[in-house]
This record gives sequence, structure tokens and C-alpha cells, in this order.
Amino acid sequence: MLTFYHSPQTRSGRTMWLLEESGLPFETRYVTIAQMDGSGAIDPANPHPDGRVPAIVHDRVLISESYAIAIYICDLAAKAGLGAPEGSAERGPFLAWLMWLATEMEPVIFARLYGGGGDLRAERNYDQVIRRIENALAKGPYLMGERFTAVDVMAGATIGWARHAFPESAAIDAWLARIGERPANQRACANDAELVPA
Ligand SMILES: N[C@@H](CCC(=O)N[C@@H](CS)C(=O)NCC(=O)O)C(=O)O
Repeated sequence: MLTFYHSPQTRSGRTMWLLEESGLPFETRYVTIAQMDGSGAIDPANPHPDGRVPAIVHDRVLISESYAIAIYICDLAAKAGLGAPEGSAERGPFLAWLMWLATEMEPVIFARLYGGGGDLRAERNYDQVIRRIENALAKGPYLMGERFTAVDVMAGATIGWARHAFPESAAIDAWLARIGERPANQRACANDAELVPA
């Protein structure tokens, strides 16, 4: 049994997309979170240690952190081919991509969106992030090459949300459109929209 703790219009949307891609049966529990504007509150029903989303509970074990959850889902639903099995040549690059998204790309995006950029190192990191995404898509059609993976879900949901933090790029737009058309993404977006409180 897999229970997914979710709050609409947050980074748990990409977990929902990945779960839809995985074909795993899961139950979604909507929880409130403390919003940055001071509204909302931690939901006592949320098992996440900090009251955040996403979190999943699988067979009574709690897993938090988006990227750990992504790896866990890919391994659990190995047949869906969203990750790279241990022992395969793609395993290392797959893990490296996900860790890079978490530790390099996301900080660069947040620095662009909310300030904190502007120094030499921030500018260099920004240029490196753009270059790495564009180089991967120049080979394409997906970030890891021929195959659609969880890397596309995690990067695509984030870049789609923060598109204005990236320069104009036909390759990025075509990739976002390509992955956005996937039925699993459409289902996740529809579910997410339904859950938004009126
Ligand atoms: N590092 C965590 C961050 C999770 C996170 O900050 N989620 C936000 C929603 S986008 C949240 O729950 N915020 C509520 C809060 O900060 O209390 C992850 O990637 O899963």
C-alpha cells in the first residue's frame, strides 16, 4: 500500500506525475502546509517530519524528500522504465542527474527568482545550468537521451514552473511541450487542479 501526501500547486505535483507514470496503485491524501505568506498550517495528518510535501508511506515506511521519493518510486516500479536499475550502465548517470537537479539546478532557479544571484559564482552556476540542460536537449529528445525518465519529470516540472528564469530556447520549449503532453502528466495536472481549494 502506498499513500501519497500532497498539497496542490507545490513540488509534490511532480511526485504525483511520477506516480501516474509509474503505474503503481496509490492513494492520495491532501494535506495543508504552512505557506510562505503566513497562511495555512502544518496538517497534523501529515507524517512528514517537518510537515512539508511531498511524503509517501509505503508498507508503513515513511519516505520524504522529492528526489529520494523519485528514486524509490523508480526502483519500486522498475517495469515502468522511469529510472535505471542498479548494475546498469545508466544507474550512475541517472543518480547524478537527480542529485544535480537538487543541488545545482534548484538553487540556481531559486536565486534567480528570489534574489541571491548577481555575484560571479552565481552567474557562473547559472550559465552552467543552462548549458547542461541545452547540451542534453541538443542530443535529446530527453535529458538522458532516447528514453523518457524521472529526470525529465523532476526537471520538467521545475523548469516549466520557473520557465521565466531560463533564457528563450526553442529546444527547452519543445521538450516541455513533448513531456507535458504525456497522459500521466495530464492526469496529474487535472487531479491537482481539482484539489485546489475554492
Ligand atoms: N527538500 C524538500 C522540500 C519540500 C518543501 O519545501 N515543500 C514545500 C512545498 S513546495 C512545503 O511543504 N512547504 C511548507 C513549509 O515550508 O512548511 C523536498 O524536495 O521534498
